[in-house]
Amino acid sequence: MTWNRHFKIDILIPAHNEEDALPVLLSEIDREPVRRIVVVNNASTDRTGELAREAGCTVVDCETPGYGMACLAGIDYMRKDPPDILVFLDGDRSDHPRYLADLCLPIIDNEQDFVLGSRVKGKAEQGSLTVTQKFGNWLATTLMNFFWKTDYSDLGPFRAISWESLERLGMADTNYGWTIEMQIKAATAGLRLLEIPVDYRNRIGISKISGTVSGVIKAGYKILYTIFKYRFLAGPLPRQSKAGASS
Ligand SMILES: Nc1nc2c(ncn2[C@@H]2O[C@H](COP(=O)(O)OP(=O)(O)OP(=O)(O)O)[C@@H](O)[C@H]2O)c(=O)[nH]1
Ligand SMILES: [Mg+2]
Repeated sequence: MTWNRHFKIDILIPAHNEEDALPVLLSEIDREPVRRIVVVNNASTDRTGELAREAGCTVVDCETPGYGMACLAGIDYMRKDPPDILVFLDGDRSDHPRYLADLCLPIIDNEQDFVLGSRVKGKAEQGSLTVTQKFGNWLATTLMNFFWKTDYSDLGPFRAISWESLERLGMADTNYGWTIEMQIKAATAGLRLLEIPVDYRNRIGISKISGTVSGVIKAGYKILYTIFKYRFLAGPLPRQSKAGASS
């Protein structure tokens, strides 16, 4: 028996040249509880889009590169017929889709609004998180926890959020600041937050960010800039609504 009967759960996968990883990942996803998988084919020059379509996914083409750009394009597409819960999942098969129920059930049970998969609390396969990635995660979450009194341990990409909560956040980042922007805004909006441990694997295919010097510098800079922007430059942040649920 499936754990989900009544909720519309969509998965958004931003994918840039993931033809080797994506079909493997898609074959691992239990489709029964999922209404729709939207793959945002982001400036790919390989067969990513074609393979996603063949696997029964909805494909949204987005020519402008950038992780956040791909997420924004997917969300914009979904507004025509939004889900109840949106799950973000990378296309490189680093995450185990077997955690889907653990991410969604606290939202289905109306106990949480936003559930984040923490690779720090789970087991990360050797080599799947580089030393710089671990340090960057630690620094970013420590700063975030200090400034916004949160209890984050990771900036993991595998996460679920209720659609209503997501829309309140007014997400805007077009590249590497996406995950941290969502976490900061979730805190200021007073969303009920939960981290669950998730295991993490080595990606299939060529590393695009964490394994390249330029990727690490650009991502590191953007993540830190996003923290300082929302803390000191007074970027517009969502506030807790009067009826807002907070834990
Ligand atoms: N790098 C990059 N990834 C994108 C882009 N658009 C979508 N993606 C996808 O976003 C997800 C995360 O990117 P990854 O390259 O896995 O980033 P990472 O996990 O930090 O680092 P590596 O796995 O080592 O490359 C993957 O599914 C990418 O295919 C983009 O413009 N640039
Ligand atoms: Mg990756």
